[in-house]
Amino acid sequence: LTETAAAGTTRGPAPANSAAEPLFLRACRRRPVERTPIWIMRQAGRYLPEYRALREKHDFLTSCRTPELACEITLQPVRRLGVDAAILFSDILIPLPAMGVPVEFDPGPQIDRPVRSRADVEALATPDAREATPFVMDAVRMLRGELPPEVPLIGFAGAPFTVATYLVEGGGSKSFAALRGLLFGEPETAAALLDKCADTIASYLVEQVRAGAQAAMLFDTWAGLLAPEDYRRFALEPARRVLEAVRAASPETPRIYYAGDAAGQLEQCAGLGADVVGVDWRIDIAEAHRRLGGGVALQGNLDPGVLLGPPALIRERTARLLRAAPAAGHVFNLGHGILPMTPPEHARALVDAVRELSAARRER
Ligand code: 1CP
Repeated sequence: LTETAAAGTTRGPAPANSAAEPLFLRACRRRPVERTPIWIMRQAGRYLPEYRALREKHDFLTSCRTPELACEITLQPVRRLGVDAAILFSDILIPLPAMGVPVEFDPGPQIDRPVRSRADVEALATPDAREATPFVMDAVRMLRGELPPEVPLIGFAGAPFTVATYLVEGGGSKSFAALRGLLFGEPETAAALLDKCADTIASYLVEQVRAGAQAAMLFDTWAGLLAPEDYRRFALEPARRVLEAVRAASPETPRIYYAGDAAGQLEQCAGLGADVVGVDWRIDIAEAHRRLGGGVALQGNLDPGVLLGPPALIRERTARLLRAAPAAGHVFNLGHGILPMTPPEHARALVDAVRELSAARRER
């Protein structure tokens, strides 16, 4: 890892002004930037040969629970792509075993005994993250020592609603029937479950910030599952509690909320207390900007599928997105995680296109 620290990013020294406040953090705070910052959701993962090589020797959970490995995997895309932010290598389900729910990955998550009844919910613990997941805080501290100063570290957690979907379904799902059965059949049990998720996740995210994470992101991948009034009650309010705990612990740390498939809930997202709202590609970014208003920055929202096309298409779609997005208060990203079959050179072509085209736009 010492070699890593010396190598830093592949991009050479940062200009003097970005040493003061990294580009990514300025964009989160809607301050002026000389170009649009970019990072990529799931930027550390199976599309990278260096990730697959490490995973041949260590399984996924071991990689998450060993600070040296989590640190090394986090740095892989920073070195290869020159992205403007790093995201801790971990998973949204890492806090679950300490709640009393073991999880396996193959490669998606699997929970043998899902949470289905009032008694199941009552049996859940709400652990303090310093005791439950010390390896995560160690990885954050280690990364802050390894990352170049112009590349901030994003800490993250799953939003309470999205984590609850896995707890109740026992894994991924297409219909979410078990979860919906609980929400509408036993709303009080569902509320108690979401409260416990919010308490556990608040501690988990706050402790990452205390350990040195420079931004705090909540992934609400399944936000789009619910009608607006149910979204408010079961997803928005529990997420608000987590973000409020982060704000109370560290008011200056940007809070990012990613809402998957949430075109129906954008106005509600605007009032959540996040500094940045991440949106997927199903909505035009100019429309998302209009509906969210000027009070939040935007993150997104290129279709990850575009990276399977040729570099000329990647560049064209990037130019179009940059024209539609606000010049200040935009963090370029995909609308969801990078696909495992993506050629790494295409990810690099995207990063290069965002850097060149967004800088040129500001020079005009
Ligand atoms: O074998 C492997 O490599 C396991 C695949 C894998 C990876 C690389 C999983 C299992 N999780 C991860 C890492 C991960 N997960 C990161 C790493 C940091 C990064 O580089 O971005 C992050 C941020 C997550 C977050 C995550 N996990 C979310 C929210 C974001 C999203 O993509 O929607 C969700 C829903 C999960 C659950 C999960 N974990 C893994 C899989 C395959 C899934 C999805 C399961 C499903 O389809 O429901």
